[in-house]
Amino acid sequence: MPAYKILVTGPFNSGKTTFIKTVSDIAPVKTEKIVTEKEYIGIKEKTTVAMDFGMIAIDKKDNLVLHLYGTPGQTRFDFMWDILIDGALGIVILADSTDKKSVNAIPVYLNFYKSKGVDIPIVIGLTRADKNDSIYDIGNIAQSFPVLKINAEDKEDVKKTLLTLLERFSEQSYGNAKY
Ligand SMILES: Nc1nc2c(ncn2[C@@H]2O[C@H](COP(=O)(O)OP(=O)(O)O)[C@@H](O)[C@H]2O)c(=O)[nH]1
Ligand SMILES: [Mg+2]
Repeated sequence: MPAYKILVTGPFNSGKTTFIKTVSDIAPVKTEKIVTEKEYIGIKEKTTVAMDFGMIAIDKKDNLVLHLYGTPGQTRFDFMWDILIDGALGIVILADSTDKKSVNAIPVYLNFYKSKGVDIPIVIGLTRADKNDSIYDIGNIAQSFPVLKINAEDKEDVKKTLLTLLERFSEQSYGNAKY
């Protein structure tokens, strides 16, 4: 059965664990621990330390399955970004649309994978679009990538994001990422 590996990345608290949990057909595998870094204490209680993992069958007829890997947000776990990108077919970068710092961090992720020579489709998901203080105009931060405003707790929104990424696979001839 073909399985495509998708990486879900982005800053701390951007909705990565939620995104995977919302859409996964299986109970997601989570590796969350109590937040210990001063910078992040008080924002939320638990944070992903190794990865999140979830699965979704996109097309039952063709048995197309996506394996979703979520990265840890805290920068001291950066080494996991490198490990998790291996064999990935596409990347979803999430940022919290109610938090300018989160949105401004998008280029950090774009540049990280670019610097590694990773050339696979990317879509940007701006989470918390359901909130009143959501910022919609992110200027030219993510030019040339599809940007979707989503509620990471809404299954249809998460699916739409993944389908947008899948459409990019067929539009462009990306080589060797299937595993
Ligand atoms: N209303 C709303 N809450 C969200 C959204 N995305 C994430 N959250 C909430 O924000 C909190 C942090 O999200 P989490 O998935 O742990 O972020 P992570 O650090 O990127 O894994 C959780 O309590 C989520 O329920 C969203 O799009 N809308
Ligand atoms: Mg998380």
